[in-house]
This record gives sequence, C-alpha cells and structure tokens, in this order.
Amino acid sequence: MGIFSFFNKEKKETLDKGLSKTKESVFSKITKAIAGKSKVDDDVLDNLEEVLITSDVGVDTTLKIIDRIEKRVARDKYVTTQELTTLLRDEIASLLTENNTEDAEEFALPEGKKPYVIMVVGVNGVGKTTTIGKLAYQFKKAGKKVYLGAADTFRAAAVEQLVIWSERVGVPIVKQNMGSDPASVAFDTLNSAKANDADAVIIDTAGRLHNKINLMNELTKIKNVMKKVVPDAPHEILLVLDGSTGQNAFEQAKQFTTATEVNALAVTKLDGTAKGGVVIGISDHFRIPVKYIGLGEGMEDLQVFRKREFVNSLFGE
Ligand SMILES: Nc1nc2c(ncn2[C@@H]2O[C@H](COP(=O)(O)OP(=O)(O)OP(=O)(O)O)[C@@H](O)[C@H]2O)c(=O)[nH]1
Ligand SMILES: [Mg+2]
Repeated sequence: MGIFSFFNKEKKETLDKGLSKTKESVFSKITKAIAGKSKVDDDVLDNLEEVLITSDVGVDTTLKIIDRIEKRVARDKYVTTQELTTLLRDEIASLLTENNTEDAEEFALPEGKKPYVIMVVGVNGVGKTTTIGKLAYQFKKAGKKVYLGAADTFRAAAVEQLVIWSERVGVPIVKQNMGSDPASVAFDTLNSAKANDADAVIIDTAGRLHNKINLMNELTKIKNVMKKVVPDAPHEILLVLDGSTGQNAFEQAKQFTTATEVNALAVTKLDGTAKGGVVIGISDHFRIPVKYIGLGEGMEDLQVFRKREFVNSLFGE
C-alpha cells in the first residue's frame, strides 16, 4: 500500500460489513424495481424513486438523483437495467462531491489551534460518548495528546462511561461529581489541557435535560466559558446523529443546526441498520460536513466519511 492509500483493505472491510444491511435492502428493492425490464424507462425511474425514498435517502435528495439519472438516460439514449447500479453509484457520488463540502482529512487536527477543542452534542443515546472514545483513540494513535472532559453531569452513569473510555484508550479525563456545573467541568478541562500542552480536547455533553431550552442554554453557557481559556474555542461543535433512526436523524440535524452553531456531523450505528441511505441525504442537504461515521461499538469502528468510498461500498458489486 502506498503512503496515499489511507483507505486500506481493513477499513474497506469494516465499511462494507457495516453497510451490508443497507446494501442488501437497497439491492433487493432495485431488483424488484427493474424486474422484467431490460431498459431504464419512466416506469423504472418511478420505481427507483420509491426505492431511494424508502431507503431513507430523503425526498429532496432522491429527486435530485432521479433528475440526474433521467438526464443521463436521455443523453445516452439506451441504458440497460443492468447498468443502473453503476449509474446510480456515479451520479450519487458526483452529486455529493460537486455541490458540497470537501471530505475531511484522516483524523487530522488543523494546524495552529492548540488545543483543538471539540464539543460533542446530540440527543440522548445517539452515541456521543462512544464516538468521543473512538475519536480519542484515533487522535492518540496519530501521536496526539488528548484530554477528555466529562461535561455530561446530568446522568449518574455518564461520567463513569467516559472514564471507562479514557482508561481503555489511555488518555486523561477531567471530571467532577454528578450534578455539578457542566460549564465548570469544561473550564477545568481546557485549563488542564492547556497547562499540559495538549493537542486536542473533547468535551462530552448531556443529551437530555429537563427540556430543550435548558439544553440549548447549557450548551451556550459551556461554549462561553470555554472562550475564557481558549478564545476561539470550541473549534468544532460535532453533532452526533443515530443513523439507525433514519429520517428522525435528519430531523434532529435540522433542529440542532438551527439552534446551535454545529460545524461537523457524525452519523453512528450504520452497522446493523438498513437505513444507511440517510447519510446520502444528510450529506447532500446540510452545508455542514459529515465528518465521521460509526460502524460498530469497538474502538476502531469510527471512520472518516469519504463520499465516494461510501457510495462505492453501498452500490459496488
Ligand atoms: N452498533 C453500534 N452501536 C453504537 C455505535 N455508536 C454507539 N453505539 C451504542 O449506542 C449506545 C449509546 O451510545 P452512547 O455513546 O452511550 O450514547 P450517548 O449519546 O452518549 O448517550 P447519552 O449519554 O445517554 O446521551 C451504546 O450502547 C453504544 O455502544 C455504532 O456506531 N454502532
Ligand atoms: Mg453519553
């Protein structure tokens, strides 16, 4: 493997395996959609539209994809149904890469921001804490010094869960007792990280408070307190979405992105679900990059989202 082959065999296997349920479901639907047809015609396109919508791609993105395929079919005159998946793969990959954000670099931290501060947000149970553990593992593996901050003080087990991850990965954690002020935990974490010349800080937050307004106010408070230690922190507000909830993940993204300044997305639990198509819709719809995808519960099961690799894995042979 050359130095540029970041996307190695092992990662491809994890991705293929993780997306296998979505893939099986999409393929069986496509097979039905083209049954008895040799040529891509209006009927096939209608059926295909339904396939994409029922695969959680989302209506807007589905219409864009269908439109591209229609144009392609008109241009190429005769397109066989056998060519359809190749066509889909090409057009979806082009759609995502043309009018959207760049793929993130492989777990790289940007230059000149030290410590680079990531605040992780999202509703309860989506996989925030797990994603933090996996991210810490990757940064550490890349030789970076990472600090974790247990600012989810709302739930008793939340701090313990992050402690377990910090031990598993071997990175320091800053915590206080359950019920303490999350902003104060964030403040302490940034101070420790700065004093110890850390490269990255990852802050866990609560997914559930008494109500939504409280939650948003608390996130704002945490952000403001961070700035007292690192003026341009948080550099990244990473919204975690549970991909297995399909369109619900899409709705959460809409709500959170209007309420807070989210600038990165992670979609988790793509393994074990047939709703992986939602990543295509989310990636197309939001001006915010999908940076990471979760493909399992293990330490290694987080990947940088690469649009073309994702589409290739989903529609590949
Ligand atoms: N299969 C699978 N499970 C995942 C993935 N990410 C997280 N999980 C599981 O989802 C469950 C919830 O994950 P947490 O990390 O605790 O979620 P959270 O957002 O921190 O939840 P709260 O702290 O309650 O807000 C755990 O059992 C995780 O192991 C993933 O990519 N794949
Ligand atoms: Mg948590």
